[in-house]
Amino acid sequence: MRLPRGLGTKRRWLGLLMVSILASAAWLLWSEKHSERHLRQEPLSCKLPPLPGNAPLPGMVWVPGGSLALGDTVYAEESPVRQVPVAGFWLDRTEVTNDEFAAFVQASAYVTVAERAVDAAKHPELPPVMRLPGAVVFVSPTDLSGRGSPTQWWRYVAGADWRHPGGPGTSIAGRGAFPVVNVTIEDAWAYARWKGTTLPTEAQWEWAARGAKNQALPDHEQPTQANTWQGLFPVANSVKDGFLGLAPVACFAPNALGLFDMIGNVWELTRDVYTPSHAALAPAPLEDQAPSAARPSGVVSVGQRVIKGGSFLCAPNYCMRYRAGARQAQDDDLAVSHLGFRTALVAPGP
Ligand SMILES: [Ca+2]
Repeated sequence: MRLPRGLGTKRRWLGLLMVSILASAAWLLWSEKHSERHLRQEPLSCKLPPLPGNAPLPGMVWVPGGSLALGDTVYAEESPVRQVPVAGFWLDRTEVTNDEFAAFVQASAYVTVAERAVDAAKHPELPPVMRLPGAVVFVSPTDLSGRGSPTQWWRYVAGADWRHPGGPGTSIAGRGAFPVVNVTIEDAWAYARWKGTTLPTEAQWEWAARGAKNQALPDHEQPTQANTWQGLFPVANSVKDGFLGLAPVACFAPNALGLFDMIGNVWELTRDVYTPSHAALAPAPLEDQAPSAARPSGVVSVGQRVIKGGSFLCAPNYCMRYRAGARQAQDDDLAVSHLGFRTALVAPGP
């Protein structure tokens, strides 16, 4: 039977809509089961090769000095590229792990920023629920209708902290070799002070990530030896690199200096204050005071630091920051589930 023209079109659209909804539902179901299955198969630790015993502190490698072409040309905040000198220094060869951070907390009874209530003077605009202790956690979106709003995959979760990376009900049991997350610059400084080290500057970090080589033409391709996101972020992750979310440290090949996971896995804090212009770096504070200032209203603004290296969430379609020259701003008092750190030490070389 031939339908009236308008009705036929309408039915076709309804049919297409139904097929689309069913396909989305089937994909989400498959994706969820695939994710659960994959997470069960992922390793909980990776083997670290032995290190020469000449480091002043265990687990650090020597980064020789040189001249760094700082920056890159993919995003505006990376330009201009310019030469800066970097003196030799020591750097942790892995991101600080849950086990290492736990030893610090046990020895010092330290309480991280995410475990404290949010300072209302700094955030008068926040609703009470967001002033509870907590962190911002990545949650895979199940709603495919929206486009591009980070609020679809970032949620403030009360009770999320370094011991509970996804919030209440999650834990780091069995995940001692994973990088610690949901930490802030204050927490990183406290750990470094306890260990007798410091935090790297942006230039030190970038120089180390480049393997202490002055690369004139940095590689912009998505790296294969790093935990990033393969597929269409944030809805489809093919997990080609073997890890759906965070990976234990040192599961990928190290760079030429023996440093693991400089790119991907977690973003890493530096002590440099973030400035939108890359033309001149702000001085890196030698101590851990937050670079905050009182605004005319009396509200204290929150400082920001430079973070480097990208994370397991970096994908070509959304955030090509899996590069040494990439950078991003991070609020000083905001703990996030894709952010960790490693420490540095200025001491004589081997
Ligand atoms: Ca991955």
